[in-house]
Amino acid sequence: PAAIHRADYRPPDWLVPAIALEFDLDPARTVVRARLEVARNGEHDRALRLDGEELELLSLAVDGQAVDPQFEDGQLVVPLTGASAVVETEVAIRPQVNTKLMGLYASGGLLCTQCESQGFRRITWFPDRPDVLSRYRVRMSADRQRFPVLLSNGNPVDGGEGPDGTHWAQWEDPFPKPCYLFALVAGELSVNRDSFTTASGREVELGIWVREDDLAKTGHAMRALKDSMAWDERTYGREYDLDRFNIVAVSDFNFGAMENKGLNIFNTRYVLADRETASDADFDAVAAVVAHEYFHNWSGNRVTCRDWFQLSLKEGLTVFRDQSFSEDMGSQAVERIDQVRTLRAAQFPEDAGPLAHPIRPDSYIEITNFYTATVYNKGAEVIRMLRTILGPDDYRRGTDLYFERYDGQAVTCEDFVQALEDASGHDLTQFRRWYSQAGTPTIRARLVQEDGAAVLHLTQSTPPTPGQADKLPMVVPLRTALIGRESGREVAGEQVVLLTEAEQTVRFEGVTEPALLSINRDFSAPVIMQVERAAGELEALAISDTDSFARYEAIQELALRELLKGIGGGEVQADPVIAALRSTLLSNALDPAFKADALILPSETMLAERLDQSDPSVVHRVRDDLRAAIGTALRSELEDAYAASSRADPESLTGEDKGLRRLRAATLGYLAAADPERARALAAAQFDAARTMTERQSALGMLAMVGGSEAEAALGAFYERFKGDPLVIDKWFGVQASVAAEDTIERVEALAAHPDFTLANPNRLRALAGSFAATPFAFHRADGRGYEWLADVILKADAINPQTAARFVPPLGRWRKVEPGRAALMRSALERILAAPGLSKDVFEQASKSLG
Ligand code: DPP
Ligand code: ZN
Repeated sequence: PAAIHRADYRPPDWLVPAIALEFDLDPARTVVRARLEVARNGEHDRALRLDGEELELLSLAVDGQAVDPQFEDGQLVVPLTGASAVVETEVAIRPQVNTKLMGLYASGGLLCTQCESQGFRRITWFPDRPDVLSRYRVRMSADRQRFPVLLSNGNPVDGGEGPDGTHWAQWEDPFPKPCYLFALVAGELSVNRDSFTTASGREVELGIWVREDDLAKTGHAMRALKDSMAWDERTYGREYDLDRFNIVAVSDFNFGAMENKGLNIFNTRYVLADRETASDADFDAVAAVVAHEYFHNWSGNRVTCRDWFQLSLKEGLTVFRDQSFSEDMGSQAVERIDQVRTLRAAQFPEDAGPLAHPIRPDSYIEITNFYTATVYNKGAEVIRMLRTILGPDDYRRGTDLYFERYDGQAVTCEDFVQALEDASGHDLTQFRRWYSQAGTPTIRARLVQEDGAAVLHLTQSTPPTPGQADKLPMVVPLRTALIGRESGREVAGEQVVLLTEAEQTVRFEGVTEPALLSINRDFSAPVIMQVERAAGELEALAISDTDSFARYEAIQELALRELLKGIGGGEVQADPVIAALRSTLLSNALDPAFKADALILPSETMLAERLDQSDPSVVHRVRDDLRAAIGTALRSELEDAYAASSRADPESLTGEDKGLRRLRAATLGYLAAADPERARALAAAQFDAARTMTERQSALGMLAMVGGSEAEAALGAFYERFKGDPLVIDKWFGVQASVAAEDTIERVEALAAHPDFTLANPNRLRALAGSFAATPFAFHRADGRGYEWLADVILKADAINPQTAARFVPPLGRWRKVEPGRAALMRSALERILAAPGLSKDVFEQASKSLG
C-alpha cells in the first residue's frame, strides 16, 4: 500500500455545498439515495471524483439524466461540463455484516454510523475529505416497530407514517460540515431529557439516548454535559449553536466517542455509570469524554481540519480543553499527575520507538493509525505550552481570534499558531518545531551558586526518530523556582524560563541561601528532565517543594534513581524512598489523592524507557523488591492509612472521597507486596464488604494478583453478579489479564475461549488483549508465548475489524528496548503477521514500521 504525503495536498476540484440523503433503513440491506449539488472549485477541466467502499451502485444520474458509471482506482469518475451540477446516486449497503464498525452498522439492535476518518464513503459516493463542507438534509425511513427512534444531525423538521408499517423522519443541519461529522441512529431507545439555557438565553434541549435498562445510568453524563456547556462559555466564550444536543450510547464502537454535529455517538463505556457498576475512574472518564466531545463542537466542528495531517488541530486542542475542564472541576494537582502518567505510559514510548511521528505527521498509509497519544496527548501538551508562553489573557485573545477568523472553515495547525501569534504579538517561529519534530527532548539542568547569585545551566537535545536524523533546538518553557534548603521557602519565586538554545544559562540574582532547583513545575513542558543534584536534594524537595507536581516528581525521581541502579545490578538504597513516602503518608497537609499518587512507583514501562535495553523480568523483580521493602518498613503507617480510608462515603464523588478510595487501593498494594497472606485477608474482606465498584474492583485485582482459592471465589462471585452487564464483564476480563505473573498468558488463553469473549466487540478485545499487552512482566514471558498469542489475535481480529486490530501491534514494536532473546521473538511475531495473506493496510503499516 502507498503512503500519502502532507506535502501533496491540493484543494478539492469540486465542492458540494449541499447534499440531500434518503435512507431506506434495513440491517440486511439499506438503500441510500444521495443528491449532491456540486460546484467547480477554480478554473480546471478535471472530472468529479467520488470515494466509495463496499457500495453496490444501483443508479447514477447527472442533472436528471442517467449516466453510465466509470471507475478509476476505486473512485467513481463523473465528467461534468458546467460550473455546477446535480449528481444523484443510489446505492445498497449491508449494515448487518459491517464488522469494521465504520460507515453504517448494526450494534445491539440499533443502526448507527461512524464516519471519522473515512467511513462516509462506506455509506454513499462522496468526496470523502474534511475540506469539503456541505449542508445536510437527511430523510430516514424504517420499520416503526424495530426502529421507533430516528435521529440525525441538527434539528428534526418533518416526519410521518409510511407504507407497510414504516415511518420516516427528516432532519436538517444548518451548519455546513465535512462528511466525517455526519451521523444517524435508528432503533429502540429511551431518553434522559434535560435542557440548558445558553449565556445569550437560548434554550437547548438535551437528550441522552440509551437502552431502556440503562436509563438510570445516564445522570452523571448529563451533569457533565451541562457543566461542559457552562464551562466553555466561561472559559473560551463558546456557546452552543443548535436547538438540540443529543448523545447516543452504543456498545460496539471503535473510538471512545464521536463528536458528530449535534448527535454525538458514544461508546457505552463513556456514558453509563452508577455506583454499582462504575469505579471512580469510570465516572471521571465519562465526564472527561462527554466534555471532550462537547468541546469539539467548536474545536473541530465549527472550525475543522483541512486534511487529516492536521488532526492534532482539533484533537490536541480539544484534549487540552477537556484536561483544563477536569482540572477546574476537581483537583488541579491530581489531574495533572494523572495526565503526565498517561503521557509517560503511552506517548513517551511511542515517541522513542519505530512509530514515532510529529504531532502533525508528514505521511501515512492508513490515517486511523494516527489517532495516537502523540497527536492527542502530546498535542495537548503543545497547546498547554502555548498558553504558558503567552499567558492566559493573550492565549484567550488568540483562541478568540482563531474561532472568529476561521469559523465555518477547514484549516491547518499553522492557521491556529498564526492566530495566536497575531493576537498576542509573540513570535512563534521557533515554537512551530513542536509541530514538525518528533521525539521527546531531554533537558539537562545544573544549578551553580556563586557570589550571591544562582546560575542555571541548561542543555537540550532531541533524539533521532524515523525519517528525522537531526533535530533543531526546541522552545521549552520551564516553570522554575528556587527553594531555600534550610528555610524551605521560595528564595526565587516561580518564573517561566524559556529555553530556546542547545545550551543556555539563566541567572537568579540575590540568592544567598543554598537553594534547591525546582524545575519543570506542573510539568510545563513534555520533556525528560535530567537534573544534576547533590546528595540529599531530592529528599529535601520531596518534602518541601511548593509545587505539588514537582513534589510528586521529586519522589518519583528518588525512586527512579534507585530502581535504575538496581536494574543495572547495583544495590538499591530503599531508605531515602521509604523516608519520603513516610513523611508523605503522615503529612496532615496533603490530600489523600496526592498521597495515593505519590505512593505509586514509576511504572515498569517508564523504567524500561529510561534504559537502552532491559530484561522485563529484572525490571519487574527490582521494582517488586522495592515495593516489598517499603511495605515492610511502613507497615504500621500503611495499615493505619488503609483502615482510615474506609471512612470514604460510598455515595460521594468528591475529591476527598475518591482520594480516600485511591489511597485504600495504593496502601493495600504495598501491604500485599510485603505480606501476601495479610493482603489476601484484607482484600477478601474488602471485596465482601465493598459498597462501590472502586473498592470491589481493586480488591478483586489484588486477589487475582495474590491468587489462591479466595481469588477464584471472588472472580466467580463477581462474574455471577454482573454477567448481564458487558461493561462490568470487561473489567472481569481486564483484571485477570493484568496480573503481573508468569502464568497470566495461560489464563489469557483460557479467557479467549470463554463464551463471553468475542473479537468482534472492541471493548471486549481491548479488555483482554489490551490489558495483557500493557502488563510487561506477563506479556514478555521469556518463551515468547505472549507475543505469539497477541500475533494470533491481531491476525484474527484483522479479518473482522482492521482499525482495532492494528491498535495491538505497537507493543510488539518495542523490541529494540528489550534484551536480545525476547527481541528476536518479538520480531518473529511481527514477521509472521506481515507474512499473512490478505493483511489490511492498517496492520501492514503498523507491523512493517515496527520491524523498522
Ligand atoms: N471521536 C474521536 C475523538 O473525539 C475522534 N474524533 O477523539
Ligand atoms: Zn477528539
